[in-house]
Amino acid sequence: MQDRTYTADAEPGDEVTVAGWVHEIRDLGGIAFLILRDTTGKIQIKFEKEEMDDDLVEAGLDVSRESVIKVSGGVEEEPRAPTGVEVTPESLEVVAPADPELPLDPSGKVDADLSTRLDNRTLDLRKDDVQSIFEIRSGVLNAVRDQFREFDCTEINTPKIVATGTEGGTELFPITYFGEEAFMNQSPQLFKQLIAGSNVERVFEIGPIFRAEEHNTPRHLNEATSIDFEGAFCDHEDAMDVAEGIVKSAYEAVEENFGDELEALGIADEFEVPEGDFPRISYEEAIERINATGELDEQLVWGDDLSTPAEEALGQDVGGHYFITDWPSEIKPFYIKDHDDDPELSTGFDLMHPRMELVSGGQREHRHEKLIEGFEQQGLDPDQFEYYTKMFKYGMPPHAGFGLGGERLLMTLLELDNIREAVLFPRDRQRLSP
Ligand code: ATP
Ligand code: AMO
Repeated sequence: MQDRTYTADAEPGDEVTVAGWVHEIRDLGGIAFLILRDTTGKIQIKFEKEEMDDDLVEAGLDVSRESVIKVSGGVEEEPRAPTGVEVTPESLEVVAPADPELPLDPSGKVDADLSTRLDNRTLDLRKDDVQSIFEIRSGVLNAVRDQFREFDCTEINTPKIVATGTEGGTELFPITYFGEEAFMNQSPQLFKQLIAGSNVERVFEIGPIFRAEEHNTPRHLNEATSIDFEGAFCDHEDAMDVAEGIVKSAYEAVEENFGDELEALGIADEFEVPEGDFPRISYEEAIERINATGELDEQLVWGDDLSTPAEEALGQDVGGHYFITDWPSEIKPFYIKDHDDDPELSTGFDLMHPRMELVSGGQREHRHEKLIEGFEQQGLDPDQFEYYTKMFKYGMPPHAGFGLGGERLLMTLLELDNIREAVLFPRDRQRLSP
Protein backbone atom coordinates (compact mmCIF):
# COMPACT_ATOMS: atom_id res chain seq x y z
CA MET A 1 0.00 0.00 0.00
CA GLN A 2 2.96 2.33 -0.64
CA ASP A 3 0.93 4.65 -2.83
CA ARG A 4 -1.80 5.19 -0.31
CA THR A 5 -2.65 8.72 0.90
CA TYR A 6 -4.15 9.33 4.34
CA THR A 7 -7.57 10.97 4.04
CA ALA A 8 -6.37 13.93 6.13
CA ASP A 9 -3.59 14.61 3.60
CA ALA A 10 -5.80 14.64 0.48
CA GLU A 11 -5.65 18.17 -0.95
CA PRO A 12 -7.71 19.66 -3.80
CA GLY A 13 -5.95 19.07 -7.11
CA ASP A 14 -4.26 15.83 -5.93
CA GLU A 15 -4.68 12.47 -7.61
CA VAL A 16 -4.86 10.04 -4.70
CA THR A 17 -5.45 6.46 -3.67
CA VAL A 18 -7.20 6.38 -0.30
CA ALA A 19 -7.86 3.17 1.62
CA GLY A 20 -9.99 2.48 4.67
CA TRP A 21 -13.39 1.43 5.93
CA VAL A 22 -16.83 2.21 4.51
CA HIS A 23 -18.30 4.41 7.23
CA GLU A 24 -21.58 5.29 5.60
CA ILE A 25 -23.31 5.34 2.19
CA ARG A 26 -25.94 7.99 1.39
CA ASP A 27 -27.82 7.38 -1.84
CA LEU A 28 -29.79 10.48 -2.88
CA GLY A 29 -30.98 9.13 -6.24
CA GLY A 30 -28.97 10.70 -9.05
CA ILE A 31 -26.02 11.21 -6.74
CA ALA A 32 -24.64 9.09 -3.91
CA PHE A 33 -21.91 9.55 -1.35
CA LEU A 34 -19.70 7.02 0.32
CA ILE A 35 -17.84 8.17 3.42
CA LEU A 36 -14.50 6.42 3.74
CA ARG A 37 -12.74 6.40 7.12
CA ASP A 38 -9.09 5.79 7.98
CA THR A 39 -6.98 6.43 11.05
CA THR A 40 -6.63 10.14 10.22
CA GLY A 41 -10.28 10.96 9.54
CA LYS A 42 -12.93 10.66 6.87
CA ILE A 43 -13.36 11.65 3.24
CA GLN A 44 -16.35 11.80 0.91
CA ILE A 45 -16.37 9.75 -2.31
CA LYS A 46 -18.90 11.07 -4.83
CA PHE A 47 -20.84 8.88 -7.30
CA GLU A 48 -22.70 10.79 -10.06
CA LYS A 49 -24.66 7.94 -11.52
CA GLU A 50 -25.39 9.38 -14.97
CA GLU A 51 -21.81 10.41 -15.57
CA MET A 52 -19.95 7.40 -14.25
CA ASP A 53 -19.33 3.87 -15.39
CA ASP A 54 -22.20 1.61 -14.14
CA ASP A 55 -19.81 -1.03 -12.79
CA LEU A 56 -17.97 1.56 -10.72
CA VAL A 57 -21.21 2.97 -9.29
CA GLU A 58 -22.43 -0.53 -8.47
CA ALA A 59 -19.13 -1.50 -6.85
CA GLY A 60 -19.28 1.61 -4.66
CA LEU A 61 -22.91 1.45 -3.64
CA ASP A 62 -23.28 -2.29 -3.13
CA VAL A 63 -20.38 -2.61 -0.75
CA SER A 64 -21.42 -3.28 2.84
CA ARG A 65 -20.59 -0.92 5.70
CA GLU A 66 -17.21 -1.50 7.39
CA SER A 67 -15.80 -3.26 4.33
CA VAL A 68 -12.25 -2.20 3.51
CA ILE A 69 -11.96 -0.48 0.15
CA LYS A 70 -9.32 1.28 -1.89
CA VAL A 71 -10.37 4.19 -4.08
CA SER A 72 -8.30 6.11 -6.64
CA GLY A 73 -9.39 9.43 -8.07
CA GLY A 74 -9.05 13.19 -8.13
CA VAL A 75 -9.60 15.38 -5.08
CA GLU A 76 -11.73 18.52 -5.42
CA GLU A 77 -12.89 21.22 -3.10
CA GLU A 78 -16.53 20.78 -2.03
CA PRO A 79 -17.83 22.97 0.80
CA ARG A 80 -20.82 20.67 1.36
CA ALA A 81 -18.60 17.64 1.99
CA PRO A 82 -17.93 16.85 5.70
CA THR A 83 -14.22 17.71 5.38
CA GLY A 84 -14.50 20.30 2.59
CA VAL A 85 -13.08 18.01 -0.09
CA GLU A 86 -14.31 14.99 -2.03
CA VAL A 87 -12.88 12.33 -4.30
CA THR A 88 -14.39 11.50 -7.70
CA PRO A 89 -13.45 7.86 -8.12
CA GLU A 90 -11.78 6.42 -11.18
CA SER A 91 -11.40 2.95 -9.68
CA LEU A 92 -12.59 1.17 -6.57
CA GLU A 93 -11.40 -2.13 -5.14
CA VAL A 94 -13.05 -4.04 -2.30
CA VAL A 95 -10.02 -5.18 -0.34
CA ALA A 96 -11.87 -6.99 2.49
CA PRO A 97 -15.67 -7.23 2.54
CA ALA A 98 -17.54 -6.98 5.87
CA ASP A 99 -20.45 -9.22 6.81
CA PRO A 100 -23.53 -6.94 6.63
CA GLU A 101 -24.63 -8.26 10.06
CA LEU A 102 -22.35 -6.23 12.35
CA PRO A 103 -22.30 -7.15 16.08
CA LEU A 104 -22.04 -3.44 16.89
CA ASP A 105 -22.38 -0.20 15.00
CA PRO A 106 -19.06 1.63 14.67
CA SER A 107 -20.82 4.80 13.53
CA GLY A 108 -22.00 5.07 17.13
CA LYS A 109 -25.62 5.68 16.11
CA VAL A 110 -26.74 2.54 17.94
CA ASP A 111 -25.42 2.14 21.49
CA ALA A 112 -23.89 -1.16 22.51
CA ASP A 113 -23.38 -2.37 26.07
CA LEU A 114 -19.83 -2.56 27.40
CA SER A 115 -19.70 -6.34 27.24
CA THR A 116 -20.64 -6.39 23.53
CA ARG A 117 -18.08 -3.67 22.90
CA LEU A 118 -15.31 -5.60 24.67
CA ASP A 119 -16.20 -8.79 22.79
CA ASN A 120 -15.81 -6.89 19.51
CA ARG A 121 -12.99 -4.49 20.38
CA THR A 122 -11.78 -4.12 16.78
CA LEU A 123 -15.15 -2.73 15.72
CA ASP A 124 -15.51 -0.74 18.94
CA LEU A 125 -12.16 0.98 18.34
CA ARG A 126 -13.39 2.27 15.00
CA LYS A 127 -15.41 4.83 16.99
CA ASP A 128 -13.77 8.24 17.47
CA ASP A 129 -14.40 8.44 21.19
CA VAL A 130 -13.10 4.95 21.91
CA GLN A 131 -10.02 5.47 19.73
CA SER A 132 -9.45 8.76 21.59
CA ILE A 133 -9.19 6.96 24.93
CA PHE A 134 -6.33 4.83 23.64
CA GLU A 135 -4.57 7.67 21.84
CA ILE A 136 -4.67 9.55 25.16
CA ARG A 137 -3.55 6.45 27.06
CA SER A 138 -0.49 6.22 24.83
CA GLY A 139 0.18 9.96 25.24
CA VAL A 140 -0.20 9.78 29.03
CA LEU A 141 2.29 6.92 29.29
CA ASN A 142 4.73 8.91 27.15
CA ALA A 143 4.32 11.99 29.34
CA VAL A 144 4.78 9.94 32.48
CA ARG A 145 7.98 8.39 31.08
CA ASP A 146 9.32 11.83 30.16
CA GLN A 147 8.51 13.21 33.60
CA PHE A 148 10.23 10.28 35.34
CA ARG A 149 13.32 10.95 33.22
CA GLU A 150 13.18 14.59 34.32
CA PHE A 151 13.16 13.25 37.85
CA ASP A 152 16.44 11.39 37.03
CA CYS A 153 14.83 7.95 37.03
CA THR A 154 15.89 4.88 35.07
CA GLU A 155 13.19 2.68 33.55
CA ILE A 156 13.32 -0.94 34.73
CA ASN A 157 11.45 -4.17 34.02
CA THR A 158 10.97 -6.72 36.78
CA PRO A 159 9.67 -10.32 36.66
CA LYS A 160 5.98 -11.04 36.56
CA ILE A 161 6.35 -14.68 37.59
CA VAL A 162 7.44 -14.72 41.23
CA ALA A 163 7.86 -16.93 44.27
CA THR A 164 6.08 -14.73 46.85
CA GLY A 165 3.32 -12.13 47.05
CA THR A 166 3.57 -8.81 48.84
CA GLU A 167 0.15 -7.22 48.84
CA GLY A 168 -1.95 -9.75 50.75
CA GLY A 169 -2.06 -13.52 50.25
CA THR A 170 -5.67 -13.90 49.14
CA GLU A 171 -5.26 -11.73 46.05
CA LEU A 172 -2.61 -13.94 44.44
CA PHE A 173 -2.97 -15.91 41.21
CA PRO A 174 -1.07 -19.18 41.69
CA ILE A 175 0.59 -20.86 38.71
CA THR A 176 2.75 -23.93 38.29
CA TYR A 177 6.34 -23.23 37.44
CA PHE A 178 8.14 -26.45 36.41
CA GLY A 179 6.28 -28.36 39.10
CA GLU A 180 6.72 -25.68 41.78
CA GLU A 181 4.15 -23.23 43.09
CA ALA A 182 4.66 -19.71 41.78
CA PHE A 183 2.50 -16.60 41.41
CA MET A 184 1.71 -13.80 38.99
CA ASN A 185 3.24 -10.71 40.56
CA GLN A 186 0.89 -8.32 42.42
CA SER A 187 3.40 -5.47 42.47
CA PRO A 188 7.04 -4.84 41.55
CA GLN A 189 7.44 -3.71 45.18
CA LEU A 190 10.33 -5.91 46.36
CA PHE A 191 12.23 -5.77 43.06
CA LYS A 192 12.09 -2.00 42.72
CA GLN A 193 13.42 -1.70 46.27
CA LEU A 194 16.27 -4.07 45.47
CA ILE A 195 17.28 -1.85 42.54
CA ALA A 196 16.87 1.43 44.46
CA GLY A 197 19.39 -0.06 46.91
CA SER A 198 21.96 -0.34 44.13
CA ASN A 199 23.83 2.52 42.48
CA VAL A 200 20.90 2.98 40.10
CA GLU A 201 19.10 4.73 43.01
CA ARG A 202 16.01 6.11 41.26
CA VAL A 203 13.84 3.83 39.15
CA PHE A 204 10.43 3.57 37.59
CA GLU A 205 8.48 0.78 35.95
CA ILE A 206 5.30 0.73 33.90
CA GLY A 207 4.05 -2.83 33.77
CA PRO A 208 1.25 -5.25 34.51
CA ILE A 209 0.23 -6.29 38.02
CA PHE A 210 -2.07 -9.23 38.72
CA ARG A 211 -4.64 -9.28 41.50
CA ALA A 212 -7.11 -12.07 42.12
CA GLU A 213 -9.75 -9.54 43.27
CA GLU A 214 -12.85 -11.54 44.20
CA HIS A 215 -15.46 -8.98 43.24
CA ASN A 216 -16.50 -7.18 40.13
CA THR A 217 -16.30 -3.43 40.68
CA PRO A 218 -16.09 -0.53 38.20
CA ARG A 219 -12.58 0.30 39.48
CA HIS A 220 -10.80 -3.04 39.94
CA LEU A 221 -9.13 -5.15 37.27
CA ASN A 222 -7.50 -8.53 37.63
CA GLU A 223 -4.68 -7.37 35.39
CA ALA A 224 -3.85 -3.67 35.77
CA THR A 225 -1.01 -1.38 34.71
CA SER A 226 1.06 -0.16 37.61
CA ILE A 227 3.21 2.96 37.36
CA ASP A 228 5.85 2.46 40.04
CA PHE A 229 8.55 4.69 41.49
CA GLU A 230 11.30 3.96 43.96
CA GLY A 231 14.08 6.33 44.99
CA ALA A 232 17.08 5.95 47.29
CA PHE A 233 17.70 8.76 49.79
CA CYS A 234 14.03 9.73 49.45
CA ASP A 235 11.51 9.97 52.26
CA HIS A 236 7.72 9.79 52.00
CA GLU A 237 7.47 13.55 51.42
CA ASP A 238 9.81 13.26 48.41
CA ALA A 239 7.79 10.32 47.07
CA MET A 240 4.61 12.40 47.38
CA ASP A 241 6.27 15.21 45.41
CA VAL A 242 7.13 12.74 42.65
CA ALA A 243 3.62 11.23 42.63
CA GLU A 244 2.07 14.70 42.38
CA GLY A 245 4.46 15.66 39.56
CA ILE A 246 3.65 12.50 37.62
CA VAL A 247 -0.13 12.93 37.90
CA LYS A 248 0.08 16.60 36.88
CA SER A 249 2.35 15.77 33.93
CA ALA A 250 -0.35 13.43 32.62
CA TYR A 251 -3.01 16.16 32.79
CA GLU A 252 -0.70 18.72 31.21
CA ALA A 253 0.14 16.43 28.29
CA VAL A 254 -3.54 15.76 27.64
CA GLU A 255 -4.38 19.46 27.71
CA GLU A 256 -1.50 20.27 25.39
CA ASN A 257 -1.76 17.48 22.82
CA PHE A 258 -5.21 15.93 22.90
CA GLY A 259 -7.77 18.69 22.37
CA ASP A 260 -9.49 16.84 19.51
CA GLU A 261 -9.66 13.65 21.50
CA LEU A 262 -11.19 15.45 24.51
CA GLU A 263 -13.69 16.94 22.08
CA ALA A 264 -14.52 13.45 20.72
CA LEU A 265 -15.06 12.29 24.30
CA GLY A 266 -17.32 15.28 24.98
CA ILE A 267 -15.25 16.55 27.93
CA ALA A 268 -13.18 19.32 26.33
CA ASP A 269 -15.06 22.09 28.16
CA GLU A 270 -14.73 20.75 31.67
CA PHE A 271 -11.18 19.33 31.37
CA GLU A 272 -8.79 21.08 33.76
CA VAL A 273 -5.19 20.54 34.83
CA PRO A 274 -5.23 20.36 38.65
CA GLU A 275 -3.89 23.61 40.08
CA GLY A 276 -1.85 24.25 43.21
CA ASP A 277 -0.32 21.75 45.60
CA PHE A 278 -2.38 18.70 46.46
CA PRO A 279 -3.35 19.06 50.16
CA ARG A 280 -1.72 16.54 52.52
CA ILE A 281 -4.31 15.48 55.08
CA SER A 282 -3.38 13.19 57.95
CA TYR A 283 -5.37 9.99 58.45
CA GLU A 284 -6.55 11.37 61.80
CA GLU A 285 -7.91 14.53 60.17
CA ALA A 286 -9.39 12.45 57.35
CA ILE A 287 -11.52 10.32 59.66
CA GLU A 288 -12.63 13.42 61.59
CA ARG A 289 -13.67 15.13 58.36
CA ILE A 290 -15.45 12.02 57.09
CA ASN A 291 -17.36 11.67 60.37
CA ALA A 292 -18.29 15.37 60.23
CA THR A 293 -19.91 14.95 56.80
CA GLY A 294 -22.56 12.73 58.40
CA GLU A 295 -22.57 10.61 55.21
CA LEU A 296 -21.69 7.33 56.94
CA ASP A 297 -24.07 5.14 58.95
CA GLU A 298 -21.33 4.36 61.45
CA GLN A 299 -18.68 6.75 62.72
CA LEU A 300 -15.10 5.81 61.84
CA VAL A 301 -12.67 5.12 64.65
CA TRP A 302 -8.86 5.17 64.67
CA GLY A 303 -7.53 2.05 62.94
CA ASP A 304 -10.44 1.64 60.48
CA ASP A 305 -9.56 1.36 56.79
CA LEU A 306 -11.52 3.79 54.64
CA SER A 307 -14.49 2.17 52.92
CA THR A 308 -15.58 3.25 49.46
CA PRO A 309 -18.39 5.49 50.90
CA ALA A 310 -15.84 7.01 53.32
CA GLU A 311 -13.45 7.79 50.46
CA GLU A 312 -16.31 9.29 48.46
CA ALA A 313 -17.48 11.47 51.37
CA LEU A 314 -13.97 12.85 51.88
CA GLY A 315 -13.47 13.26 48.13
CA GLN A 316 -16.59 15.43 47.94
CA ASP A 317 -15.51 17.41 50.97
CA VAL A 318 -12.01 18.13 49.58
CA GLY A 319 -13.12 18.55 45.96
CA GLY A 320 -9.81 17.78 44.22
CA HIS A 321 -6.74 15.54 44.42
CA TYR A 322 -5.33 15.13 47.92
CA PHE A 323 -3.02 12.92 49.97
CA ILE A 324 -3.90 10.96 53.07
CA THR A 325 -0.75 10.65 55.20
CA ASP A 326 0.29 9.15 58.55
CA TRP A 327 -1.82 6.01 58.37
CA PRO A 328 -1.95 3.69 61.37
CA SER A 329 1.05 1.34 61.09
CA GLU A 330 -1.11 -1.74 61.66
CA ILE A 331 -3.03 -1.31 58.39
CA LYS A 332 0.00 -0.70 56.18
CA PRO A 333 2.22 -3.49 54.77
CA PHE A 334 5.48 -4.73 56.34
CA TYR A 335 7.71 -2.79 53.94
CA ILE A 336 6.34 0.62 55.03
CA LYS A 337 8.44 2.41 57.65
CA ASP A 338 6.90 3.77 60.84
CA HIS A 339 7.61 7.28 62.04
CA ASP A 340 10.72 7.29 64.23
CA ASP A 341 8.97 9.28 66.98
CA ASP A 342 5.71 7.30 66.94
CA PRO A 343 5.67 3.61 65.98
CA GLU A 344 1.85 3.61 65.83
CA LEU A 345 2.04 5.97 62.84
CA SER A 346 3.38 4.93 59.45
CA THR A 347 4.95 6.97 56.68
CA GLY A 348 2.47 5.34 54.29
CA PHE A 349 0.39 7.65 52.11
CA ASP A 350 -2.35 7.41 49.52
CA LEU A 351 -2.98 9.90 46.75
CA MET A 352 -6.69 10.24 46.17
CA HIS A 353 -8.82 11.54 43.36
CA PRO A 354 -12.27 12.62 44.66
CA ARG A 355 -13.66 9.44 43.05
CA MET A 356 -11.10 6.89 44.30
CA GLU A 357 -7.58 5.98 45.42
CA LEU A 358 -4.93 6.43 42.72
CA VAL A 359 -1.65 5.79 44.54
CA SER A 360 -0.24 4.03 47.58
CA GLY A 361 3.29 4.65 48.75
CA GLY A 362 5.57 5.46 51.62
CA GLN A 363 9.05 5.42 52.99
CA ARG A 364 10.39 1.88 53.29
CA GLU A 365 11.80 0.03 56.27
CA HIS A 366 15.47 -0.19 55.33
CA ARG A 367 16.86 -1.51 58.60
CA HIS A 368 17.36 -5.29 58.40
CA GLU A 369 16.28 -6.22 61.95
CA LYS A 370 13.19 -4.00 61.80
CA LEU A 371 12.24 -5.47 58.44
CA ILE A 372 12.39 -9.02 59.81
CA GLU A 373 10.25 -7.92 62.79
CA GLY A 374 7.70 -6.45 60.35
CA PHE A 375 7.36 -9.78 58.52
CA GLU A 376 6.78 -11.59 61.78
CA GLN A 377 4.21 -9.04 62.95
CA GLN A 378 2.29 -9.58 59.70
CA GLY A 379 2.38 -13.37 60.10
CA LEU A 380 4.74 -13.80 57.14
CA ASP A 381 7.72 -16.16 57.17
CA PRO A 382 10.85 -14.03 56.63
CA ASP A 383 12.73 -17.11 55.37
CA GLN A 384 10.56 -17.12 52.25
CA PHE A 385 11.71 -13.57 51.51
CA GLU A 386 15.39 -14.18 52.12
CA TYR A 387 16.21 -13.27 48.50
CA TYR A 388 14.96 -9.78 49.40
CA THR A 389 15.88 -9.33 53.05
CA LYS A 390 19.51 -10.39 52.63
CA MET A 391 20.24 -7.35 50.45
CA PHE A 392 19.29 -5.18 53.44
CA LYS A 393 22.48 -6.45 55.10
CA TYR A 394 24.78 -4.91 52.51
CA GLY A 395 24.19 -1.18 52.68
CA MET A 396 20.53 -0.41 51.99
CA PRO A 397 19.96 3.37 52.02
CA PRO A 398 16.72 4.95 53.23
CA HIS A 399 14.30 4.88 50.29
CA ALA A 400 10.71 5.59 49.38
CA GLY A 401 8.33 5.08 46.49
CA PHE A 402 4.80 4.52 45.30
CA GLY A 403 2.54 2.61 42.90
CA LEU A 404 0.06 4.51 40.73
CA GLY A 405 -2.79 2.65 39.03
CA GLY A 406 -2.47 3.54 35.32
CA GLU A 407 -6.08 2.73 34.45
CA ARG A 408 -7.37 4.59 37.50
CA LEU A 409 -5.38 7.63 36.41
CA LEU A 410 -7.00 7.46 32.96
CA MET A 411 -10.42 6.67 34.29
CA THR A 412 -10.45 9.71 36.57
CA LEU A 413 -8.74 11.96 34.03
CA LEU A 414 -11.26 11.08 31.30
CA GLU A 415 -14.30 10.71 33.58
CA LEU A 416 -14.85 7.12 32.47
CA ASP A 417 -17.56 5.26 34.39
CA ASN A 418 -15.86 1.89 34.24
CA ILE A 419 -12.15 1.07 34.50
CA ARG A 420 -12.58 -1.54 31.74
CA GLU A 421 -13.04 1.30 29.24
CA ALA A 422 -9.39 2.25 29.82
CA VAL A 423 -8.05 -1.20 28.85
CA LEU A 424 -8.08 -2.72 25.38
CA PHE A 425 -8.68 -6.27 26.56
CA PRO A 426 -9.61 -6.15 30.25
CA ARG A 427 -9.32 -9.11 32.56
CA ASP A 428 -12.09 -9.53 35.11
CA ARG A 429 -13.99 -12.38 36.80
CA GLN A 430 -15.99 -13.07 33.64
CA ARG A 431 -13.48 -12.14 31.01
CA LEU A 432 -10.48 -14.19 29.95
CA SER A 433 -10.83 -13.61 26.20
CA PRO A 434 -10.43 -11.80 23.91
P1 ATP B 1 -5.50 -1.46 47.23
O1 ATP B 1 -6.32 -2.72 47.29
O2 ATP B 1 -4.38 -1.62 46.36
O3 ATP B 1 -5.14 -0.86 48.55
P2 ATP B 1 -7.87 -0.19 46.55
O4 ATP B 1 -8.29 0.98 45.80
O5 ATP B 1 -8.49 -1.50 46.23
O6 ATP B 1 -6.31 -0.35 46.47
P3 ATP B 1 -8.40 -0.58 49.29
O7 ATP B 1 -7.85 0.23 50.41
O8 ATP B 1 -8.07 -2.02 49.18
O9 ATP B 1 -8.07 0.26 48.00
O10 ATP B 1 -9.93 -0.51 49.26
C1 ATP B 1 -10.65 0.65 49.48
C2 ATP B 1 -12.10 0.22 49.64
O11 ATP B 1 -12.56 -0.24 48.38
C3 ATP B 1 -12.27 -0.96 50.57
O12 ATP B 1 -12.48 -0.57 51.91
C4 ATP B 1 -13.49 -1.63 50.01
O13 ATP B 1 -14.67 -1.04 50.52
C5 ATP B 1 -13.41 -1.33 48.56
N1 ATP B 1 -12.87 -2.46 47.84
C6 ATP B 1 -11.57 -2.77 47.67
N2 ATP B 1 -11.41 -3.86 46.94
C7 ATP B 1 -12.65 -4.24 46.61
C8 ATP B 1 -13.15 -5.30 45.86
N3 ATP B 1 -12.34 -6.17 45.26
N4 ATP B 1 -14.47 -5.40 45.73
C9 ATP B 1 -15.30 -4.52 46.32
N5 ATP B 1 -14.89 -3.49 47.03
C10 ATP B 1 -13.59 -3.35 47.19
P1 AMO C 1 -1.51 -0.81 46.06
O1 AMO C 1 -1.87 -2.23 46.31
O2 AMO C 1 -2.29 0.22 46.80
O3 AMO C 1 0.02 -0.57 46.44
O4 AMO C 1 -1.56 -0.52 44.51
C1 AMO C 1 -1.15 0.72 43.99
C2 AMO C 1 -2.20 1.29 43.08
O5 AMO C 1 -2.45 0.39 42.01
C3 AMO C 1 -3.80 0.47 41.62
N1 AMO C 1 -4.43 -0.84 41.74
C4 AMO C 1 -5.38 -1.31 40.92
N2 AMO C 1 -5.97 -0.79 39.85
C5 AMO C 1 -6.91 -1.51 39.23
N3 AMO C 1 -7.29 -2.75 39.62
C6 AMO C 1 -6.73 -3.32 40.70
N4 AMO C 1 -7.10 -4.54 41.07
C7 AMO C 1 -5.72 -2.59 41.41
N5 AMO C 1 -4.98 -2.84 42.49
C8 AMO C 1 -4.21 -1.78 42.68
C9 AMO C 1 -4.48 1.48 42.54
C10 AMO C 1 -3.57 1.50 43.73
O6 AMO C 1 -3.63 2.73 44.39
N6 AMO C 1 3.37 -1.92 46.43
C11 AMO C 1 2.39 -0.89 46.66
C12 AMO C 1 2.82 0.45 46.08
C13 AMO C 1 4.00 1.08 46.78
O7 AMO C 1 3.99 1.22 48.01
O8 AMO C 1 4.95 1.46 46.09
C14 AMO C 1 1.08 -1.32 46.04
O9 AMO C 1 1.01 -2.18 45.20
O10 AMO C 1 -4.47 2.74 41.86
